[in-house]
Amino acid sequence: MIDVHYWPTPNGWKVTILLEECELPYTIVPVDIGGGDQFTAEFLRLSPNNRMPAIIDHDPIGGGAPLALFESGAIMEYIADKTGKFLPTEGPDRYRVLQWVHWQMANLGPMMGNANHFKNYGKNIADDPKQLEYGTQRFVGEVDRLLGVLDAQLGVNEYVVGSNYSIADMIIWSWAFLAGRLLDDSVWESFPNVKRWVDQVHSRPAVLKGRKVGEELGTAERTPEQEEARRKILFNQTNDKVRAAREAAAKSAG
Ligand SMILES: N[C@@H](CCC(=O)N[C@@H](CS)C(=O)NCC(=O)O)C(=O)O
Repeated sequence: MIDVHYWPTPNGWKVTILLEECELPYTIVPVDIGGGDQFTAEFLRLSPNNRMPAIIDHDPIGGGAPLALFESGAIMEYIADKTGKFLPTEGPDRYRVLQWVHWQMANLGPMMGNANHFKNYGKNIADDPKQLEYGTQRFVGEVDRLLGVLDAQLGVNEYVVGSNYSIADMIIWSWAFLAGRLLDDSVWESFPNVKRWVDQVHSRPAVLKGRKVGEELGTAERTPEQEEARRKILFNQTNDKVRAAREAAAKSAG
């Protein structure tokens, strides 16, 4: 059994989509990132970067003690290797798939996250809208550039790597399908190949199912004060919270 430490966000959906595709049993352990669960000493032992998703595989590849992993790209590669699905075990296509997995991890995910921050969340934080202008322009521009890269790839391939659906599709889709919501629905006119592929991947039952996991956690009703408190936890992080959690854990351990 695999425990998935999870909250319903794009980085979380990647893992539930893959587990659904592989028909592997798993247990969801909610990590309420707006409530600060990512700063508990217990979670930091699993995921020292205070980010979810993280997994614990109680029946790991090769046997032995349970294996804990963080970073969604590493988790996807591990589950694919464990099941022998959605990532070739050898040959050039293995590396082509991993190349696009890394592309997502280093490019599309961070740039869409930052574009969302400046364009949508920032207005609740910055007093002066001018403070947001350059950040919005920079990251929305990067998202536009990256969607162009993906559109060119999908103009000559059915899936991200050739004609086989792989973890590269799952990991990229989990962010790319939100491009209309983040920018504007007109974005799809500029990137028709991405749109064709977004719809194709979205029609897979496992994708629909994985994307819905824990939906109720993210849509709970909250007062404006509660929302404000959650924003304070998520934004403007420094090392202080992690250091405080580590010090408290060391103190209680004696
Ligand atoms: N590179 C990481 C990014 C994970 C990440 O940013 N997770 C966010 C939610 S989508 C999170 O846990 N945020 C908690 C926080 O900001 O404190 C991965 O792909 O696993």
